[in-house]
Parts: sequence; structure tokens; C-alpha cells
Amino acid sequence: PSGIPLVISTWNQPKANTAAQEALDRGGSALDAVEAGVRVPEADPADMSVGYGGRPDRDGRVTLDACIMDEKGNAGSVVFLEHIMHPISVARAVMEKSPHVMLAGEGALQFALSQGFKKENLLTKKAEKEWREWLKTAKYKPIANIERHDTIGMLSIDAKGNICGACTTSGLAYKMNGRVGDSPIIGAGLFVDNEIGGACATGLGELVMRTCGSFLVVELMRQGRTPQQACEEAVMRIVKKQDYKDIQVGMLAVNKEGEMGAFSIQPGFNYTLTRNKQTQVTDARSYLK
Ligand code: SD4
Repeated sequence: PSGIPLVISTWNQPKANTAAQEALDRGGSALDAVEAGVRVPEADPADMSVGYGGRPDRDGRVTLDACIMDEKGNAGSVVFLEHIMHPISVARAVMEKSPHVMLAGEGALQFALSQGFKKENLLTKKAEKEWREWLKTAKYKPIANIERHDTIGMLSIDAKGNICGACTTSGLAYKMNGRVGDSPIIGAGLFVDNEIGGACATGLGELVMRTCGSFLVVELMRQGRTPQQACEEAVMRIVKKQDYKDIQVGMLAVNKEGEMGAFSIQPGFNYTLTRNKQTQVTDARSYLK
């Protein structure tokens, strides 16, 4: 198809897409591209939903979730991981160098250290200051878009036509300690089937996990829906069964042909597409206007 190779990611992420495109340009695979791409917001303290600089949980701890999937259906994931700048690379190591799919918490940290990753402080002064401010009232209520969701889900198709995906986040700001969201859950925050396409999700993970959001989108594409129809149907499944009033969920999908879809509950969700050397940010359609 003429639409590939491509890189697509949730939210406004041109720098991440550029890094992914550069990996493809160097002859890297779609897997190399998505890993290189999402490492950008992981290391960027200005992105307060991912990696270094991410907002902490209630107890002031930055805990990270990430997963990755390749074109063969292999998957790797880390959940509730602390002190590691690049959880996506640990997830890739889980996939490639361990017999498992998912490692959690202290075990994931020990594995990361054994693989040569460095232990670092990820709580920036700015995130700490905001958290201390929050502690004064300590009211927790997720609010759509206002939390400035920047969790990155990224899908790429390389020149060979292979699809891979990655998703990484520091999760919801001021979540309970130990809370894990949809982002590192294969089938919820991310799913790739190289025969069909890939999907990823962002927003309030609890709603996505209850409906296996990304898996659902890929399965709907398998049944013949376009990526757009599949994203809309998956979001409508959430809307039909769950309380979505002040809550955001965004779904993003691409199929083997390089066609895309995106849909969200609330307005404000957008995605970044890079192809043919051009990068463009597009507002997704939404259920509520
Ligand atoms: C979560 N889905 O932990 C993530 C949050 C998110 O932009 O997407 N933030 O529930």
C-alpha cells in the first residue's frame, strides 16, 4: 500500500513521531521505531503523564506502566515499575530476554537492573510541587482532558508492512499506590495483530480495561470494520455500559493498508501521524460534542 511506512501516536507528539521515523530511516523495524518514538516523552520532564517528570501517585511515588508488541504477536510489559527512565525498553527486554510477558513492581525493577538499566529519581521538582499542592485537599476525581492526558500509544508500519506498537505512561495523577491502568495490559491499552492491524487507547484506563478496548478494535477490524468504524464501536461499547460523563477515553487504530481511525468520548483527543516525511496532528471525532 502507498500509505506505508507510517508512524501514528496518541495526542500531540511530533517529537516522538520524528524519533520513530528516524529509526525507520536508519533501516530499523517497526518495533525499533515505536520503542525509539515513545522513549522521547519518557525522558521529557515536560510530559507529565509519561516517564521522567510524570505526576506521582497519592504517596508521591512515580510508578510506570508500559507494553510493547511485535509483528509476530510477541508481547512484553512492565507494570507498577519505579525508578527507571525507559519502561518501554524494559518491556522490550521482558519480551525478548525473559520467558514471560509481564513483570510487576519490585520484580520488574530487579529485572531492569539485571539488564543494565540505571536506577534514577523520576520525580521532578515541578511534579513534586504540584503533588504537595494537591495534598492540601487530596481530592481525587479524574477529569477529562483537564489532567492533560499525554500518555503515548504508538503504532508503526515499516517498509516490509509489519505492524508493531508501544504504549507507556505514568498512569493517572494521584492514583492509589499500586494502581495499574490499561496502558501496559495487552488487549486493553495496546493490541497488534500483524494480519489485521493495531490499536491503542488513552484516557481513563479503568473504562478501557473493562471492555478490552484495543483487542476489541482489532477484532472489529478483523470482522471487516474500517479502523474508524472499529474505534467508534469500541468507544460506544464503553458509553453504553459505563458512567462516562466527565471522563475521557480515546481509541486510535491502523489497519494493514495504513488506513487510520480515531474516536473519543469527549472532544479534545487528537493524534499525530507521520508519513511521506510529513507530520500532522489531527483532532479526532468524538461522541460528545
Ligand atoms: C491510565 N490510560 O493509566 C492511562 C492514562 C492516560 O493520558 O491515558 N493518560 O489509565
